[in-house]
Amino acid sequence: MKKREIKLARGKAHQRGVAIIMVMLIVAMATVLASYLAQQQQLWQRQVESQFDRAQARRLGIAGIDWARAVLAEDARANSVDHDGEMWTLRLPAMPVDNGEVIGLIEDRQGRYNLNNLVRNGLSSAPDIEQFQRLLGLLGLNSELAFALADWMDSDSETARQGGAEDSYYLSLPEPYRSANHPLSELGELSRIKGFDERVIERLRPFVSTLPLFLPVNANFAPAEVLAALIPEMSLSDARILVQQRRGHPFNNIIEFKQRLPRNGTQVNSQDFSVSSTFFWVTGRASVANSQVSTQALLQRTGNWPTVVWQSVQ
Ligand SMILES: [Ca+2]
Ligand SMILES: [Ca+2]
Repeated sequence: MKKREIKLARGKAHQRGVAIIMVMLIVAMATVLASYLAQQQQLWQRQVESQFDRAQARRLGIAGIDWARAVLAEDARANSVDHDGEMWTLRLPAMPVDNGEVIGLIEDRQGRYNLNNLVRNGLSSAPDIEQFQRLLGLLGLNSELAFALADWMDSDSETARQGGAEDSYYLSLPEPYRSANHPLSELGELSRIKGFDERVIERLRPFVSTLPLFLPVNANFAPAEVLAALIPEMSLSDARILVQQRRGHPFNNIIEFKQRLPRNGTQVNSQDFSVSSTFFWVTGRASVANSQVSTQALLQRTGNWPTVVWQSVQ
């Protein structure tokens, strides 16, 4: 074979070799791509399913809040007294739903001391501050915290009393901010106020609320500490006796409440108390497959259907 022919044959063999390698590479790439696409599709499908489950859990959570509204509306139709022996206070077992479950609890919010009472129409309210100071004392907390809270909520920027704090204090902090000069919308805001550290907030938590209206405390739900704070003549031990006696025998009206106080003649301001509630707290959890949603809502019961003042579904 001539030299030129040999060179040509070698060239063709080399080209075939390159073509085979190219084909193999393409096949390999196509296989990898197909596997990648299959994985992506599975991932996308799982994401879609998970989003669908989450959306369904959210819907269930909101339905749970609506269920609580219906229960409270029904209770209002049945009676005008609210106490801890009523059906709506029962903690229900988890209710099974398609591929999941929903669970919820309704709690009274009017047996607590409303922190927003400290400021009325933008002005600090001395009688309310005194009541809150009594509560602070009964809980073993510094009574000056009442001035810090009143300053935080009153509309002016003057630090009136010892323990109070306004812009001048908050703006001097390493991460400065201004005083709200506005009522509290939720308990978490307390952490921004001078003196309200985690220990103080946790101590207060079971006894206080942040309601948007000035309403009397429901004597059927008030803890002994709140009763004793609102009735200066009543000791904490007497308040505890009253709470003990209240179990299974709720007060049907304020006259009855006054008559059943442990000491005859104890002065009570009737305007401070009621035997019914307007505000309720709902907590719930809904789960569908692996998706879970927690719900919280503050309900205001006026008229035929309770309204949602605040809600969180997450
Ligand atoms: Ca009731
Ligand atoms: Ca202020």
